[in-house]
Amino acid sequence: MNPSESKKRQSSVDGRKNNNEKKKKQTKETDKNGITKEAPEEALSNGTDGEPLTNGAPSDVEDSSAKLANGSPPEELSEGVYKGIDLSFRGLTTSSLKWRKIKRDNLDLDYAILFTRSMADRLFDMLEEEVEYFSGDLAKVRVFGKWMNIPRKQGTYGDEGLSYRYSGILTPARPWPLPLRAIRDLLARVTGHAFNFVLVNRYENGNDHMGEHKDDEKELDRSAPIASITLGQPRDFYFKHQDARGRNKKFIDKVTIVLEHGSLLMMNYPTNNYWYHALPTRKTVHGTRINLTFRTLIQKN
Ligand SMILES: O=C(O)CCC(=O)C(=O)O
Repeated sequence: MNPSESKKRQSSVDGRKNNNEKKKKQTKETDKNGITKEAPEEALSNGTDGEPLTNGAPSDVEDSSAKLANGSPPEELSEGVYKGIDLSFRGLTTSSLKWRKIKRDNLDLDYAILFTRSMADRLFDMLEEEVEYFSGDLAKVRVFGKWMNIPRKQGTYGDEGLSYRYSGILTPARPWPLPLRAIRDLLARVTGHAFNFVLVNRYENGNDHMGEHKDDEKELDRSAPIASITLGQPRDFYFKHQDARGRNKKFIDKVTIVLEHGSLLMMNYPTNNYWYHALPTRKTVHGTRINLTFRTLIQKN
């Protein structure tokens, strides 16, 4: 998300244009803005198109109903009824979730199914009604002087005065609509972290994607976790260590996970400082997915 990062990207095309280049796809990947670049062969070797990826090495994944390390302070339930649906999520607490811990060198993730299928379905529908996505220049990214479409839709919401910098574009956060506010408050209860901003990404189908990147906006509190919620189409998601990239790359296994409908993935410190993450294209996936990444931005006064 660093503007300078986008300059390093080789100018190429939206991944949609590569649909029928199956062979090439295995040695190339697109960055988060849809810019194709050479990738090491192993980059996609843990999964094949349309098939679920495995969840890393078994020894790195522990099933656990244990609490998150940071606990969950009891907080007031969020008040809110949206079109007759109670969004206080009563009864949902850290210990009511079945957490799975995924740990590697400087990678620390917690994964759980947060919402029942029916609640996740409802939240998906609410967000389809409520979320406004960027259009025009805000839905494009500039690479080597050329404007290109971002291969997904994006919108931002958050506390007053916050803004999000994306490849040189500064977009102010819109005020929280009720469903996003209710999810934010639920996250404070189950994770113990108060988030003040959310980036919404909408992937129409498996052609929409996000390339390898770290979340490195300078406004981001890098010591805070990022909470990622998936609604709709499950998608493969992977992490790649920074030393497994570039000319002198080392062999370090990717960590891959299928993000399911209603799931919560906590990307804990220091994961984002060492590991890139990406949501690759999946040509045989046709469903729509909405992803919410709740973040803590540093407030400027
Ligand atoms: O859609 C996803 O799960 C990826 C989101 C992501 O990587 C980001 O917002 O930085």
